[in-house]
Amino acid sequence: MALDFVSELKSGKEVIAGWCGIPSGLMVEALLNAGYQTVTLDMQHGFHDISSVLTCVASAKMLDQRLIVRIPVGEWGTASRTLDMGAAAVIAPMINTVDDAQAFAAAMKYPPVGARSWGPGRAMLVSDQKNQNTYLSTANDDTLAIAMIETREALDNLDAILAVPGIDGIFVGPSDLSVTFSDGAEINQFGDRSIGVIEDIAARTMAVGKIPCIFAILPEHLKLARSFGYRLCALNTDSGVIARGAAELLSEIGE
Ligand code: 3PY
Ligand code: MG
Repeated sequence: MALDFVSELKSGKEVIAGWCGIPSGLMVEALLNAGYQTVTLDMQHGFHDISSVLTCVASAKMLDQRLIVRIPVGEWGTASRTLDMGAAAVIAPMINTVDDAQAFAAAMKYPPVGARSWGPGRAMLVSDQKNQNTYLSTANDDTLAIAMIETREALDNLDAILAVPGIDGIFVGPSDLSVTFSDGAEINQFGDRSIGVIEDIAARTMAVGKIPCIFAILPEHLKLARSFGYRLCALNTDSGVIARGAAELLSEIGE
Protein backbone atom coordinates (compact mmCIF):
# COMPACT_ATOMS: atom_id res chain seq x y z
CA MET A 1 0.00 0.00 0.00
CA ALA A 2 1.15 3.54 -0.75
CA LEU A 3 2.13 5.69 2.23
CA ASP A 4 -1.26 6.22 3.82
CA PHE A 5 -2.63 9.08 5.86
CA VAL A 6 -1.64 7.59 9.22
CA SER A 7 2.03 7.43 8.18
CA GLU A 8 1.77 10.90 6.62
CA LEU A 9 0.41 12.35 9.88
CA LYS A 10 3.01 10.56 11.98
CA SER A 11 5.80 11.90 9.77
CA GLY A 12 4.56 15.46 10.38
CA LYS A 13 2.71 16.00 7.09
CA GLU A 14 -0.69 17.66 6.68
CA VAL A 15 -3.70 15.59 5.61
CA ILE A 16 -7.12 16.74 4.39
CA ALA A 17 -10.10 14.54 5.22
CA GLY A 18 -13.51 14.42 3.62
CA TRP A 19 -16.50 14.08 5.96
CA CYS A 20 -19.18 11.56 5.10
CA GLY A 21 -22.63 11.42 6.66
CA ILE A 22 -24.43 9.86 3.68
CA PRO A 23 -23.94 6.13 4.28
CA SER A 24 -22.75 4.98 0.88
CA GLY A 25 -19.51 3.53 -0.44
CA LEU A 26 -20.18 5.52 -3.62
CA MET A 27 -19.83 8.73 -1.59
CA VAL A 28 -16.48 7.59 -0.19
CA GLU A 29 -15.28 6.75 -3.72
CA ALA A 30 -16.37 10.17 -5.00
CA LEU A 31 -14.65 12.04 -2.16
CA LEU A 32 -11.40 10.07 -2.47
CA ASN A 33 -11.39 10.50 -6.25
CA ALA A 34 -11.91 14.23 -5.79
CA GLY A 35 -8.61 14.38 -3.88
CA TYR A 36 -9.36 14.01 -0.18
CA GLN A 37 -6.61 11.84 1.31
CA THR A 38 -9.00 10.04 3.62
CA VAL A 39 -12.66 10.27 4.67
CA THR A 40 -14.34 10.27 8.09
CA LEU A 41 -17.50 8.15 8.29
CA ASP A 42 -19.72 9.95 10.78
CA MET A 43 -21.70 7.66 13.11
CA GLN A 44 -22.39 10.50 15.60
CA HIS A 45 -24.36 13.05 13.56
CA GLY A 46 -24.17 11.38 10.16
CA PHE A 47 -26.07 8.24 9.18
CA HIS A 48 -23.39 5.58 9.08
CA ASP A 49 -23.95 2.31 10.89
CA ILE A 50 -21.92 -0.86 11.24
CA SER A 51 -22.91 -2.25 7.85
CA SER A 52 -22.18 1.00 5.97
CA VAL A 53 -18.75 1.18 7.66
CA LEU A 54 -18.09 -2.38 6.42
CA THR A 55 -18.98 -1.38 2.84
CA CYS A 56 -17.12 1.94 2.90
CA VAL A 57 -13.87 0.36 4.15
CA ALA A 58 -14.02 -1.87 1.06
CA SER A 59 -14.62 1.13 -1.21
CA ALA A 60 -11.56 2.85 0.23
CA LYS A 61 -9.51 -0.32 -0.06
CA MET A 62 -10.40 -0.46 -3.76
CA LEU A 63 -8.72 2.97 -4.05
CA ASP A 64 -5.78 1.94 -1.84
CA GLN A 65 -6.83 4.24 0.99
CA ARG A 66 -7.95 3.85 4.60
CA LEU A 67 -10.70 5.57 6.54
CA ILE A 68 -11.55 7.25 9.83
CA VAL A 69 -14.76 6.56 11.79
CA ARG A 70 -16.36 8.99 14.22
CA ILE A 71 -18.26 6.89 16.75
CA PRO A 72 -21.33 8.00 18.74
CA VAL A 73 -20.64 9.48 22.20
CA GLY A 74 -19.28 6.90 24.64
CA GLU A 75 -19.63 3.85 22.36
CA TRP A 76 -16.29 2.25 23.16
CA GLY A 77 -17.37 -1.15 21.82
CA THR A 78 -18.03 0.48 18.45
CA ALA A 79 -14.50 1.90 18.49
CA SER A 80 -12.96 -1.59 18.68
CA ARG A 81 -15.49 -2.98 16.23
CA THR A 82 -14.76 -0.45 13.51
CA LEU A 83 -11.02 -1.12 13.92
CA ASP A 84 -11.83 -4.83 13.48
CA MET A 85 -13.59 -3.93 10.23
CA GLY A 86 -10.47 -2.18 8.95
CA ALA A 87 -10.85 1.48 9.95
CA ALA A 88 -7.47 3.12 10.40
CA ALA A 89 -8.50 5.74 12.95
CA VAL A 90 -11.37 6.48 15.29
CA ILE A 91 -12.52 9.90 16.44
CA ALA A 92 -14.39 9.85 19.77
CA PRO A 93 -16.65 12.87 20.43
CA MET A 94 -17.10 14.63 23.77
CA ILE A 95 -14.01 13.34 25.56
CA ASN A 96 -14.35 15.52 28.66
CA THR A 97 -12.45 13.68 31.37
CA VAL A 98 -9.42 11.46 31.91
CA ASP A 99 -11.84 8.57 32.56
CA ASP A 100 -13.38 9.12 29.08
CA ALA A 101 -9.92 9.19 27.50
CA GLN A 102 -8.78 6.06 29.34
CA ALA A 103 -11.91 4.12 28.35
CA PHE A 104 -11.46 5.17 24.72
CA ALA A 105 -7.75 4.26 24.67
CA ALA A 106 -8.52 0.90 26.31
CA ALA A 107 -10.95 0.05 23.49
CA MET A 108 -8.47 1.16 20.81
CA LYS A 109 -5.16 -0.39 21.87
CA TYR A 110 -3.98 -3.94 22.57
CA PRO A 111 -2.13 -4.63 25.83
CA PRO A 112 0.07 -3.37 27.34
CA VAL A 113 -1.28 0.06 26.29
CA GLY A 114 -4.99 -0.83 26.40
CA ALA A 115 -7.42 -3.73 26.55
CA ARG A 116 -8.65 -4.14 22.94
CA SER A 117 -10.11 -7.59 22.50
CA TRP A 118 -8.70 -9.83 19.76
CA GLY A 119 -10.75 -10.30 16.58
CA PRO A 120 -9.31 -8.31 13.66
CA GLY A 121 -10.03 -10.88 10.92
CA ARG A 122 -11.53 -8.34 8.51
CA ALA A 123 -8.90 -5.70 9.35
CA MET A 124 -6.20 -8.23 8.46
CA LEU A 125 -7.93 -9.15 5.18
CA VAL A 126 -7.95 -5.52 4.03
CA SER A 127 -4.44 -4.72 5.31
CA ASP A 128 -0.91 -5.77 4.46
CA GLN A 129 -0.71 -7.67 7.76
CA LYS A 130 -1.83 -11.24 7.14
CA ASN A 131 0.09 -12.72 10.04
CA GLN A 132 -1.70 -12.54 13.40
CA ASN A 133 1.39 -11.83 15.46
CA THR A 134 2.57 -9.15 13.05
CA TYR A 135 -0.87 -7.53 13.17
CA LEU A 136 -0.82 -7.69 16.99
CA SER A 137 2.60 -6.07 17.18
CA THR A 138 1.88 -3.29 14.66
CA ALA A 139 -1.80 -2.40 15.20
CA ASN A 140 -1.30 -0.02 18.13
CA ASP A 141 1.06 2.14 16.04
CA ASP A 142 -0.79 1.73 12.76
CA THR A 143 -4.17 2.99 14.04
CA LEU A 144 -5.02 6.33 15.63
CA ALA A 145 -7.18 7.09 18.68
CA ILE A 146 -8.27 10.71 18.35
CA ALA A 147 -10.11 12.37 21.25
CA MET A 148 -12.51 15.25 20.56
CA ILE A 149 -12.19 18.35 22.72
CA GLU A 150 -15.44 20.33 22.50
CA THR A 151 -16.28 21.69 25.96
CA ARG A 152 -14.89 23.83 28.79
CA GLU A 153 -14.56 20.73 30.96
CA ALA A 154 -12.48 19.04 28.26
CA LEU A 155 -10.26 22.09 27.97
CA ASP A 156 -9.74 22.16 31.74
CA ASN A 157 -8.63 18.50 31.55
CA LEU A 158 -6.66 18.80 28.30
CA ASP A 159 -3.16 18.19 29.69
CA ALA A 160 -4.33 15.13 31.62
CA ILE A 161 -6.22 13.81 28.57
CA LEU A 162 -3.10 14.33 26.43
CA ALA A 163 -1.07 12.36 28.96
CA VAL A 164 -3.25 9.22 28.62
CA PRO A 165 -1.20 6.47 26.91
CA GLY A 166 -2.84 5.41 23.64
CA ILE A 167 -4.39 8.78 22.82
CA ASP A 168 -2.64 9.73 19.56
CA GLY A 169 -4.29 13.04 18.78
CA ILE A 170 -6.82 15.69 19.71
CA PHE A 171 -9.68 16.69 17.39
CA VAL A 172 -11.28 20.07 17.95
CA GLY A 173 -15.02 20.31 17.34
CA PRO A 174 -15.35 24.05 16.68
CA SER A 175 -19.17 24.00 16.57
CA ASP A 176 -19.63 22.47 20.01
CA LEU A 177 -16.73 24.53 21.32
CA SER A 178 -18.50 27.71 20.24
CA VAL A 179 -21.77 26.51 21.79
CA THR A 180 -20.15 25.68 25.13
CA PHE A 181 -17.91 28.76 25.25
CA SER A 182 -20.91 31.02 24.61
CA ASP A 183 -23.05 29.10 27.14
CA GLY A 184 -25.45 28.19 24.36
CA ALA A 185 -25.71 31.67 22.85
CA GLU A 186 -24.20 31.02 19.42
CA ILE A 187 -22.63 28.77 16.81
CA ASN A 188 -19.61 30.65 15.50
CA GLN A 189 -16.97 28.05 14.69
CA PHE A 190 -13.87 30.23 14.46
CA GLY A 191 -15.36 33.22 16.29
CA ASP A 192 -13.79 35.52 18.88
CA ARG A 193 -14.92 33.42 21.84
CA SER A 194 -13.11 30.26 20.69
CA ILE A 195 -10.28 31.21 18.33
CA GLY A 196 -7.73 31.64 21.16
CA VAL A 197 -8.77 28.27 22.56
CA ILE A 198 -8.37 26.65 19.14
CA GLU A 199 -4.82 28.02 18.86
CA ASP A 200 -3.96 26.99 22.43
CA ILE A 201 -5.18 23.39 21.94
CA ALA A 202 -2.90 22.94 18.91
CA ALA A 203 0.13 24.29 20.78
CA ARG A 204 -0.45 22.06 23.83
CA THR A 205 -1.06 19.00 21.65
CA MET A 206 2.10 19.55 19.60
CA ALA A 207 4.13 20.22 22.77
CA VAL A 208 3.61 16.60 23.83
CA GLY A 209 4.22 15.18 20.35
CA LYS A 210 0.59 14.31 19.58
CA ILE A 211 -1.43 15.16 16.45
CA PRO A 212 -3.67 18.25 16.38
CA CYS A 213 -6.80 17.71 14.27
CA ILE A 214 -9.82 19.90 13.50
CA PHE A 215 -13.00 20.27 11.45
CA ALA A 216 -13.52 23.30 9.19
CA ILE A 217 -16.41 24.22 6.92
CA LEU A 218 -14.59 26.99 5.07
CA PRO A 219 -11.21 26.88 3.30
CA GLU A 220 -10.14 30.11 5.05
CA HIS A 221 -10.78 28.51 8.44
CA LEU A 222 -8.80 25.44 7.41
CA LYS A 223 -5.86 27.67 6.38
CA LEU A 224 -6.03 29.51 9.70
CA ALA A 225 -6.09 26.18 11.56
CA ARG A 226 -3.04 25.01 9.61
CA SER A 227 -1.20 28.18 10.57
CA PHE A 228 -1.77 27.13 14.22
CA GLY A 229 -0.26 23.69 13.47
CA TYR A 230 -3.34 21.52 12.86
CA ARG A 231 -2.24 18.54 10.74
CA LEU A 232 -5.40 16.50 10.12
CA CYS A 233 -8.06 18.91 8.87
CA ALA A 234 -11.52 17.88 7.74
CA LEU A 235 -12.90 20.21 5.09
CA ASN A 236 -16.69 20.52 4.86
CA THR A 237 -19.10 17.56 4.61
CA ASP A 238 -20.42 15.41 1.78
CA SER A 239 -23.81 17.14 1.81
CA GLY A 240 -22.12 20.54 2.14
CA VAL A 241 -19.89 19.85 -0.85
CA ILE A 242 -22.89 18.78 -2.94
CA ALA A 243 -24.89 21.87 -1.93
CA ARG A 244 -21.96 24.17 -2.70
CA GLY A 245 -21.30 22.52 -6.08
CA ALA A 246 -24.98 22.63 -7.02
CA ALA A 247 -25.31 26.29 -6.03
CA GLU A 248 -22.23 27.18 -8.13
CA LEU A 249 -23.51 25.31 -11.20
CA LEU A 250 -26.98 26.81 -10.90
CA SER A 251 -25.60 30.31 -10.49
CA GLU A 252 -23.54 29.85 -13.68
CA ILE A 253 -26.77 29.48 -15.63
CA GLY A 254 -28.36 32.37 -13.78
CA GLU A 255 -30.56 30.30 -11.45
C1 3PY B 1 -18.04 20.14 16.13
O1 3PY B 1 -17.59 21.12 15.51
O2 3PY B 1 -18.61 20.21 17.22
C2 3PY B 1 -17.87 18.83 15.54
O3 3PY B 1 -18.24 17.86 16.15
C3 3PY B 1 -17.25 18.75 14.19
O4 3PY B 1 -17.76 17.73 13.45
MG1 MG C 1 -19.24 18.25 17.99
